[in-house]
Order: sequence, then structure tokens, then C-alpha cells
Amino acid sequence: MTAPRGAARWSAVAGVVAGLVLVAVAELASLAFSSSSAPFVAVGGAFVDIVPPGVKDLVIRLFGTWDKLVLFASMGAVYLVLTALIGRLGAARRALAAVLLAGLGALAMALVLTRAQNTALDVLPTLFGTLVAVPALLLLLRTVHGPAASGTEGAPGADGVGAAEGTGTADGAGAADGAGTTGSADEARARWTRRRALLGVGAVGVLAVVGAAVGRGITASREVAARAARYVLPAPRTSAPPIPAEAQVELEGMPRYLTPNQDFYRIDTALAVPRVDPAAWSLRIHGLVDQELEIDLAALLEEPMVEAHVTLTCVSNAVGGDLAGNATWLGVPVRTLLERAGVQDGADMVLSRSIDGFTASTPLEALTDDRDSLIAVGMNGEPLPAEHGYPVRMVVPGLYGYVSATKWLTELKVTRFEDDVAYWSTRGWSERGPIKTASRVDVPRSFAELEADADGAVMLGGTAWAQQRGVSAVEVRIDDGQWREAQLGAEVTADTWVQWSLRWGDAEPGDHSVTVRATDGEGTLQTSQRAAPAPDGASGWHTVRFTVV
Ligand SMILES: Nc1nc2c(c(=O)[nH]1)N[C@H]1C(S)=C(S)[C@@H](COP(=O)(O)O)O[C@H]1N2
Ligand SMILES: [Mo]
Repeated sequence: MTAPRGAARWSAVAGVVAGLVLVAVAELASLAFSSSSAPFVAVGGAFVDIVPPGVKDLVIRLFGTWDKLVLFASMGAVYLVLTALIGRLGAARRALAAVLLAGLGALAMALVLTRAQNTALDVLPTLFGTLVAVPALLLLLRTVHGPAASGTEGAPGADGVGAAEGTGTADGAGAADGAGTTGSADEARARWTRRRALLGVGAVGVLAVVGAAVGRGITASREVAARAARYVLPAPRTSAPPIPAEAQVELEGMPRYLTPNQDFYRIDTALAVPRVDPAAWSLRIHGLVDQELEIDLAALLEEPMVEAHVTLTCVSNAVGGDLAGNATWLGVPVRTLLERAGVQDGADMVLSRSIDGFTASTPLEALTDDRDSLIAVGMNGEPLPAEHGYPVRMVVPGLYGYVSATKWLTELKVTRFEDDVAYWSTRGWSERGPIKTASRVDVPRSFAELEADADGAVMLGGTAWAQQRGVSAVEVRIDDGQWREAQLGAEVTADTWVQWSLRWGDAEPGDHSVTVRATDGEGTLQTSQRAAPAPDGASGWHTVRFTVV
């Protein structure tokens, strides 16, 4: 068929450019609103909420904490394809293309509204974007095909893209583009005008999207700095024990015993870090209580503060994975506030809620027994970083983060497992999530080549944790040999990880494997039974293959 394929191609480009205009205007406008009003963030957030639990697991396994970037890149790709299709359709049916693009905008607006922290006002950026993009699409299609093409709209037989291409000869510019060989000076000029217009608008769109992203980055980092300067953490009433130097195994490649804030793993469903205004923040405690409580940040900071070292672990952590971090937290015991509110009989759970709608179900006893469950404001001597829940989050020793560690905390509802279900529990994960005993080899890395030292020895090292129970022993097996007792760095508390090391004195050159297992403080050996992270945490012994050269 001698249809002007070029015209269809340029229609697709027009669709993509109009789509870019939509996003660019909306993202730029969203700078004046909350970060969750940006359509990309809202659509991504809605997607995160509806994907089946296995997908989250798979994405985290494949991409780790790059999961958010992967999601945005995939969304961008899908969006480019959709807008290209809409543009192509617009070759024959401009009104339909306009309606479809407006429909995409409307869908994004609906998804913006589903976000917990958004209000009706937050649809405005996407509305602006759509209001600019739809006329832009019509204009661009007109630029590609010329005004004559509109005459083909609705004409018999012109109801498909193929037909549009066929009838495109009715449209001087389109024909010129497609035929190419006829190339009169006029046609060439018309073609050049089209391309220049499209590329110009496209370039402006790309610049605007980049500008919006940079703008968001700058405002976000400014805000974080301003917030951090806003208050000085109170001194703890109860201090955490000092950390002896031996807690750190000094071996190249070992993680720091205390994880620096900027290296601390981050896992959450929030595509844009919620920006919580500390002046407007308050925590509401309600449900099965004698007396509802509401406490603002100034009042919270007046409460007696407890400092505790606690190792946080994600239920999605695979065997040998790095979704665990150890920090010194500062906060008010949850117990203190629950006692003040007066927990009523029959309650067995506290549903904590984040400003972004995330919820976690924590067994009541984990918040009222003597462990250091905190309403935390400090992390390693600083106010909580925005990514880790500023201004206030929960930290509960011994439970995976998804059932306990609510960031950007706003609400505690005293309730019953029978009556309320938390975010991940409605998505196939277990309602309760005690942390399983785990151990991992950090040195060597998989497939590393090690050189034995002058004595023919190789140093191995790693990490083990069993929050609340503590770690009493770590054993290491090389190839099919005997289990050897590893040397433990100091255990600081039962809620913190321990580092281990082993000097393998008679390291033979060649390929080897090292397997590690821990015994908890109650004398229970870590299970060798392999389990995937879903529904209640991975298990199994970690093995690393390496070569001695
Ligand atoms: N608001 C909110 N809080 C949240 C989550 C979340 O998705 N949203 N994820 C939880 C999970 S699954 C984990 S493992 C921890 C991780 O805390 P971190 O990002 O500070 O390491 O936060 C918990 N708190
Ligand atoms: Mo998690």
C-alpha cells in the first residue's frame, strides 16, 4: 500500500508530544501543591496499592531498593506507547484522539483522588495539564495533516488508522510526507515546518519535565535541611548502652555496625516522600481506649525520651539480603501513651496509620510489654530523615517493619485483629510478623576471588540477627566440611544484630562455598527450611560461592 506512512508516524509523534505536554504542565503545576498531587506519583501509588503481593516481592528481589525507579520507568514506557497510539488514531479521528487523551487525564485525576493524603484541590495540576494538552494535540494533528484532514473525519470508511492513511492523499501535507519522492519545494517546506513545530513543542515538554523533577528535588532537599534545623532532639531520659568497639568486625566489605542514615535501607509504598508539616502534625490515639488523646510534636518532645539500638528488618528481605539496618532510635515508649489513654479490655492490636494511608497491625502486647517499642523522633542522633518517617514513626523490636514500623505516623487505633486489617494483610501477607532468626555472609561477596594471606588463611565475616531473642552462636561450614564456631563481635542488646568472623586457616586454592547458620538466645537453631519472603518472611541458610586464588 502506498499510504503515507510518514503521516501516521508524525501523528504518533504528535500524540507523544501532547502527552509530554500533559505531564510537563501537571508536574510543573504540582510544585505549587503537594508532591502527591503529581500525576506520575499518584498513578504509580495507585498501581503499588493494587498489584498482587507476589509482584512486590518479585520486583524487590530483582531490583532491590531500585523498585521505585523501575516502576516509574515502566510507567513512562507504557504512557509513551499509549499516547503514540492515541496520536496515530488522531490521523483519522481527531475528536476521538482528543477524547481519549482527556480520558487519560481524567483517569489520572481519579487516581490522584484515591491517595490518602490528597484533597480535591490536588487534581488541579493534572486538570491544568489536560486542559493544555488536549488543544495542543488538536493543534499538533492539524500541523501534521493540515486543516483539510479534518474533513476526512467521520467520512465513510475513514474510521480506522489504515483508512486514514489511505485517505491521507486528500491532505496535501500528509501526501508530501508520505510520498517523499514528489518533494517539491513547497512540500519540503511544509514538512520541515511540521517537524520543527513538533520537535519544538516536544523539546519544551522534555525540558519542562526535567525542570519539574529538578525543581522538586531542590525544594525537597531545601525543606529537609530547613526541617532538620527546626528542632534539637531532646536528651534521652534513658540512654542506650554504649557500643563497644568489638561490635564492629573490621574486615573490608563488612557493613558498619550502626547503619548511617543515608545508607539505611528504605522500603515503603510512598513514591514521593510524604512532606509532613511538623507544626501541623499531631498523633491521635483512639479506638478501644478510656480517653482519646491527641498530642502535637511540641508536647511529644516534652515527654521523657528513651534511646534504644534496634535492628529493623523488612519481611521482603531474601536469604542473604540487605533489607536490614541497625540504628539508635530516640522516642517516647508507645506504652506511656497507651497507658495514658487507657486500653480497654478485649483489645489485642494497635493499628498504626501513616499520613499516606499505609497501616500496620501490631499485637498489643508488643507495645505494652517491657521491650523498647517507640514513637520515634530521632535516628542516630538526628531528627528522622524524611525517607525514614519525619517527623514521627514507630519502631518495635522483634517485628518486621510491615506490621510495626509505620513512618509518617499520624494515628494509633486500639482495636482487635478480628475487627481491623492492615495494608499488607489485605494483600496476602501474614497478619503477624515476628522476625525470623537470620544470618548472612557479607565477606566474601558471591563469586569473589580471594587471596590467601602469607599463612594461607582467608577471613570470612557476616551478620546475624534474632531480635528479642538475641544471637548466642554463629556457625560456618566451608564446602561439605564440619560446622565451625565463628567468633562473635559484641552483642549490644538482644534487639541488635551481631557481626561474626571466621579465620579459615587452611584455605585451599580453588572454588568453595561458605554456609552460615545462627542459634538464637533461646538455643533454637536457625531453620534450614527454605521459604520465600511471602507471607511471613524468608528462611533458610545463606550460602556464598567464592574462589581462593
Ligand atoms: N508509611 C509507611 N510506613 C512504612 C512502610 C510504608 O510502606 N509506608 N513500610 C514499612 C516496611 S515494609 C518497612 S520494612 C519499614 C522500613 O523502614 P525504613 O524505610 O525506614 O527502613 O517501614 C515500614 N513503615
Ligand atoms: Mo518491609
